[in-house]
Amino acid sequence: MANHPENPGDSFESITQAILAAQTIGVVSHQRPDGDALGSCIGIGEVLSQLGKTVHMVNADPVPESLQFLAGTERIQVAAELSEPFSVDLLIILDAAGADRVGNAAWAAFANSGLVINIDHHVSNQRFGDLNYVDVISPATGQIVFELIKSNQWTLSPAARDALFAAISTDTGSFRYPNTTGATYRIAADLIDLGADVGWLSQQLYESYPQRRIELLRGLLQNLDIREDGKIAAMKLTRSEAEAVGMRDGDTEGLIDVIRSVDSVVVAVFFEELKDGKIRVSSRSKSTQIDVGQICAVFGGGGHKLAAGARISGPIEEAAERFLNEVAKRFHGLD
Ligand SMILES: [Mn+2]
Repeated sequence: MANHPENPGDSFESITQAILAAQTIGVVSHQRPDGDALGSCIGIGEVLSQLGKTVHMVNADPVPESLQFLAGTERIQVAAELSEPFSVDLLIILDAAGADRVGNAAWAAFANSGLVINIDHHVSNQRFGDLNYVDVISPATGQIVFELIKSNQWTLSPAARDALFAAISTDTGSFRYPNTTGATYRIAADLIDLGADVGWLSQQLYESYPQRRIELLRGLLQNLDIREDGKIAAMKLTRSEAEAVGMRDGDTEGLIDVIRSVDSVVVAVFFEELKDGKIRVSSRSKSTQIDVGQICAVFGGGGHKLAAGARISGPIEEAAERFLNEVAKRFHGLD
């Protein structure tokens, strides 16, 4: 397909051989898993089980409430809750730009990693696997997983089908972001032909939020920070605000889209104070001229041109000033 980079790395054939040669396989993705991370895990995990493999799906963090509707998420074990580590022939790591993104707890869930396969779509991917397949043009890791499954004509269970649809839908903003390719729509069509219920899945993904999420948003909008003639918009979430509404993991997912959707806004940034005092930064750009992946890299983070993140030291007000000044600089460079 013309939609792929010159060299995504090792071939699907060599990855398939490694999979077929293994009996016990670990499947993991990045900590604080999102739709693409979990959907990719379930997609490949289900198929591997059907192939007769013993599959251990593990994550450093629990499945967020918002994604528990997906069949198969109950198979994903929280690393810290395991009584003893698994011994595996093969470890498949999905949607993680670096080995550290998986988190120490998830690494500790495996007594040995066996061979490591790294499948991802982040430009900043560090090729940390024994086998690497990094397709930076793919809008979602779920899309690569689908292509790997299709290339082998492996059968998709309803759970795998829905999980891959969710993976691709969430990483493309429901097939709207510029990273969405023709292949993405063809894959969506295939999944629908296989029985995926788009209306139901989309409702579960985008219209089934708990009320506390909108309470959270109400508070965030009180202190909306708009700069550079409306080109930059930022929201800051402190621990005390999060605790006041009883926030749970996943509640903030997509809140950044609210400020990103303002016409003048080019860069939207969300700052969240974490339990350890670190500040999690999520950033989105609507212009390829402002590369938020590069901006996040200045702070030790990374990601894509139009969507990237970082973790920086607090306090939150200072962190926000440092980051937003860096963003503002990029606009001045364009004048
Ligand atoms: Mn992804």
